[in-house]
Parts: sequence; C-alpha cells; structure tokens
Amino acid sequence: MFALLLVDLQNDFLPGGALAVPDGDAVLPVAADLIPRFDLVVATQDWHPPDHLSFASQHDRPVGTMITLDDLPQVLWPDHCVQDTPGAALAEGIDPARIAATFRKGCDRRIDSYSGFHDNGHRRSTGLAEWLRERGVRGVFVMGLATDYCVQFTALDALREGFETWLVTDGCRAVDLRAGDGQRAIDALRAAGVQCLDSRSARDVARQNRADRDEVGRYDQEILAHHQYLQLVRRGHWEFARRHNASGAVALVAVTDERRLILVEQFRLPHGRRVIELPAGIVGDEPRAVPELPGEAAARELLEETGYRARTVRYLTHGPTSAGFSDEAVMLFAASGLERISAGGGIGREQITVHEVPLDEACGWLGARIAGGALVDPKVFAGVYFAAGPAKG
Ligand code: VGL
Ligand code: ZN
Repeated sequence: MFALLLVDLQNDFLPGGALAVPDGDAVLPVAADLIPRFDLVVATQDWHPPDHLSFASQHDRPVGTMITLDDLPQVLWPDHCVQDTPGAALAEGIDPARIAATFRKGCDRRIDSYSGFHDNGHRRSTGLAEWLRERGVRGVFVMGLATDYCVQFTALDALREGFETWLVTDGCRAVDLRAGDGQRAIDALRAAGVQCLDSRSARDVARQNRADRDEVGRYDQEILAHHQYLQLVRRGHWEFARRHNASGAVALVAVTDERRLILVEQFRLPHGRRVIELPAGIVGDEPRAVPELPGEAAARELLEETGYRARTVRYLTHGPTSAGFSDEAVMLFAASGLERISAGGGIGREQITVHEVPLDEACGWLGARIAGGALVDPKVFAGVYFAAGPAKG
C-alpha cells in the first residue's frame, strides 16, 4: 500500500503566516485533490515550544543567520508554529477527518526537526516509520512545505527507512533563502532515488496502486518458512522468496575517469560457479544509529568489494531483481569520480576478483567470458547501456 504524507501544511507557512513560504497556498488544492485518492493519509506538524532554539529571537541574531546548535548547522527562523497557536494549526481546507495520524516534530527546544521521521541529529524518532510499516505501507508520496527543508528531509528519511519514495512536485513550494534552493533540493532528491512526478501522474499511480491492492487481496497468503535471512511465502498458488530483514538491494554502474567499467567476479553458492556481476549489496540489513541512504549503502559496497571510493553516486533506475522468484527490488546507481584507496576484495570469505573493463570493449569481453563458460548477471548489460549513455560524466 502507498500512503500520502502531507508535510507541514500549517498556517504559519502560508501567505500572511510567520514563516510564509512564497506561493505556499498553491499546494492546498493539490493536497485536497490527492487526499481522497489514498487509503492512508498522514500529516506532519512543526510543533515548537515558545523558546525553541531555532528561533532568531532566542539568540538576538537576525533571521537567516547560520549558527551551530549542539554540533549541528542551524538556520535561525522567525518564531513560528508555536504549540497550540493558530499559526501551528493545520491549514483551512485540509479535512482533519481524512488524516489517519499527525506526527509532531521540533518539540524539543534544543534540536530542530525538519524530517517527519527523525530530528536533524537522528537522535530521536517520531515513530512514523514503524507506524507506516505496521500498516503495510511500502511506498510514500510526499508533498507540502517547504521543498528545501521539511519536505527534502522527510523524503530522504523515507528512503533511508526503505520506502519507495515519490515527490509530488506541484504539491511543494520552497523557502528559497538562496535563489535555487528548491530546485537544488529536487535535484538532490532525484539523485538519491526519490521519484519526482506531478500530481496528475500521482493520481494515476495511486489509482493503479488501489487496483493492485484489490488484486493481491484476492489471494490468500501464507509464510511457509521463516529463517535467518529468508522467508518462503505463498500467495495463492505462487511461492516466492522474501528477505524479511532488509529493505532492498543496490547495484552500481561504476566507471573510472579512464572509461573503465568496474565488475566483480565471485563464487556464488546457489549456482556453484563463479559469476560476473555489478558491485552490489543489500540495504537495511544491519541496525545503524542513522539508517543509510540507498546511495550511501551502494558507495560502501563499492568500496568494500572493489577498493574504489566514489565522489558522486547518482540514481539511475530501479526494478525487480527476479520478479517471479522474489519480491526484492534493486536500485541502480551510477558511480563516478572513482579513486582506488584500498585493495577491495570484499569482507570475510567473499573472495572477490575485481575487473576493470574498457567500456568500448565491454560487450565483446562479456561475450567471450560467457562463451568460456562463465556466468554473467544480465544486469551487467544494463550497466553497459547506462555507462555508455546517461551514466556518463
Ligand atoms: C520548516 C523551517 C523551519 C519547514 C520548518 O516546514 O520546511 N522550515 N521549520
Ligand atoms: Zn520549524
């Protein structure tokens, strides 16, 4: 199921409010249109005590000043969204009866909280991720105010928590303290793996999601086996595998400045043979104080397996790894600005061989390896496609 996440649709962020976002009221009709199209609608609310330390008034400094607060960078804002004041209330026209839950943030005087999931230091969770997972939510549509602060942080945390994350672009407006902040936020979200779409497309995706949910509902489901890493699931007559303690997989199209594609080769136990693959790994399988972004996990896997550190990691595409066999999805990232800083080879018993294949010869090289009896993951050919085109530079 997909949920709609309404970020900070509060009076203080609307024209006439204490921290008015330019054109902020333009997102209200978008919200009103999308709300009835989702089975689950959740709101976040900026909810500060009157002496919150993100307020410029607490420091006698001008609004917009950058300070350091408890080791974190902090913009100083006008007093806004003070608990139980009209400015903190949800905007008129957003029907509270349609909102299943509201998650309040920024309640601790000493730390700001742009994201609806965690405070800015990832010290405390609001419980939103667990709340969504308990209700079977796999994807979230994010919209609201403001693109360059609370929307951006909320969407990034949704990715960290393993949700498929969509940004409804016309449902957001930016503060734009510096010109272009809003556009830079959208570019950064796209590079991290957030899918940006307008509300018209969001409607179509929501409609399809409801039809899909109804279709799945026609089949009974049973967990046939549950082990340390995998579940065997039956849905209707179909059996498939699920990694129950990971949120997904990542793979990398890593190309050096000399246009060499980095591939890995290792003995794979399920096949009992050596397999040539893109550098790749599992996300969310280890508990961390701050959950990794998929792109960060991808960069870490690249370094562990190949010894290459990437300066830039950018989302390319995503999809099922093997749609009939498992519900697992993989996100594909382009890695560039590579610098080899260690030998790689994987950790423990992985025994990985690293190949650096000149891009222009990659298909010939792969064909020769296959002819020689090696197994090549077909995702490698997708990598060659992206490396030759959109992944370049
Ligand atoms: C926000 C600045 C301060 C937001 C909240 O909702 O984007 N921005 N507090
Ligand atoms: Zn605030």
